[in-house]
Amino acid sequence: MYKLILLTILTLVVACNQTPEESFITEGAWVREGPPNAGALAGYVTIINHTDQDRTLVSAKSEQFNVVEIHRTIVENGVAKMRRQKDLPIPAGGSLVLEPGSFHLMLMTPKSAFKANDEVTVTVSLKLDDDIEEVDIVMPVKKPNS
Ligand SMILES: [Cu+2]
Repeated sequence: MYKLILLTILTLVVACNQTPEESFITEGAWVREGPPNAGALAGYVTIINHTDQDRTLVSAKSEQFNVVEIHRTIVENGVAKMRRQKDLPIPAGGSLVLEPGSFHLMLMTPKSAFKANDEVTVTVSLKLDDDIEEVDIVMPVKKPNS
């Protein structure tokens, strides 16, 4: 009987030590390295929504850049162009993929030069009704295809 009680207590302790699951998880974040004098860099990440409510990516900011915009690359008549996006949906239980040739974070007017292996921290704002949740994303600077 004593052993059973001890086992029960141990099980409870282990269960309580587990960290609660994060509402939002980011995967594969990176910033494409640009030339040393680049006026803007593109950032990519997958944002996974573990909540049971649809969210919307409404804005992004970084202390390392003057402005961060949400962009989409589109091809018109064989020419790639970028269009600013007001917001992007992140469905409940789903994800939003920002990747080359599609949606991306446009990191504009860097306050210092960035090269491969540097790190950029971007804070994204995720909206639900009147509630805004901010999520920090650490994005390593990488050469394309590395
Ligand atoms: Cu862009």
